[in-house]
Amino acid sequence: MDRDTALRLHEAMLLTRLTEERLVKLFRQGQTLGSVYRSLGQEATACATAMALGPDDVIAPMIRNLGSMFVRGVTPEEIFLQYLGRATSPSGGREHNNHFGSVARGIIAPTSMLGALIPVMAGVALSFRQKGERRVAMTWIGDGGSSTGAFYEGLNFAVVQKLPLIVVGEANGYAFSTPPDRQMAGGMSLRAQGAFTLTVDGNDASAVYEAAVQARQRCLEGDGPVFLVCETFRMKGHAEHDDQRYVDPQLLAEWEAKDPLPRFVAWLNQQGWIPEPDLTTRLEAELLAAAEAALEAPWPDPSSLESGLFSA
Ligand SMILES: Cc1ncc(C[n+]2csc(CCOP(=O)(O)OP(=O)(O)O)c2C)c(N)n1
Ligand SMILES: [Mg+2]
Repeated sequence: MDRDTALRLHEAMLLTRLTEERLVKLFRQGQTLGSVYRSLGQEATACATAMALGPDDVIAPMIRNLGSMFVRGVTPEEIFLQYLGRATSPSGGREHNNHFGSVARGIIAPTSMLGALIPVMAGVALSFRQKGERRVAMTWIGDGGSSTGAFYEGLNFAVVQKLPLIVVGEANGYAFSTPPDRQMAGGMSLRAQGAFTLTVDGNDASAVYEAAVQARQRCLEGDGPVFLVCETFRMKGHAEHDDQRYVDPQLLAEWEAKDPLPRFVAWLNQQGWIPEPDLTTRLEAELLAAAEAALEAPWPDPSSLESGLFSA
């Protein structure tokens, strides 16, 4: 990883964390229309994978992959507008959180149906191959989501067709309140049935980046899909309404010590690449301004309720 990529990756991870902290404040003030889904502790898994892609590659993020959207140029204000349900949000107030796409930025909209994006992204990857384009498709899946039929169907199709698809597995310790050993036999890395599987420390941003670069290269060489399992931990409950009382505090303390942000800063320092000194202050000021602008934004006009429907 070169210096510029490393510093941009650090900024994306920090921006993700600070944006989510601002969202929690809005949630506690009763401003968000629903709960807030955090990726605390998983910022490297979301950001470093997306950072390894080329500008023409396409991503389909899931709920804990806000960071990947920032890497692709989504702004915090768009995210605040979404969470506040305003008319000027990317989905026009019709969807919540990060559930929107942006064709211009190579983002397929997330859906709530776990696993459903894998066949969709296998299809995107198929279209690249049919058109002879050197592009890859990337999506993410949690340990819980990897138990869906869609995960197997989509990945199997990509294996059989040797499609340029990277599926990032987020082995983060829980699916809602269920630990993996209560819902799957063996670990996540055993689930990819024929796909080349890489397992990496998901809290080590430079390791995740290098693994994702390798995965992309395999895809571009026509070697078929890669399942990139990132071992990480969900440091908050499923969402802000979940106090995660079912998680052993000792486990949280162990993972806190592996926090990907300070680890990456230490790695940057080792390289002699020092992040901008007042980066946190600058980002916090920008986020406050973006949140205030979003709070001023208009609500959707009720008369537009039926627009955008296939039939009414
Ligand atoms: C097909 C399907 N089944 C169930 C749900 C309900 N659901 C939403 S999130 C979630 C847990 C997901 O856990 P995991 O895939 O490990 O992701 P994490 O929340 O840990 O990031 C469940 C069961 C859903 N959205 N889609
Ligand atoms: Mg999980």
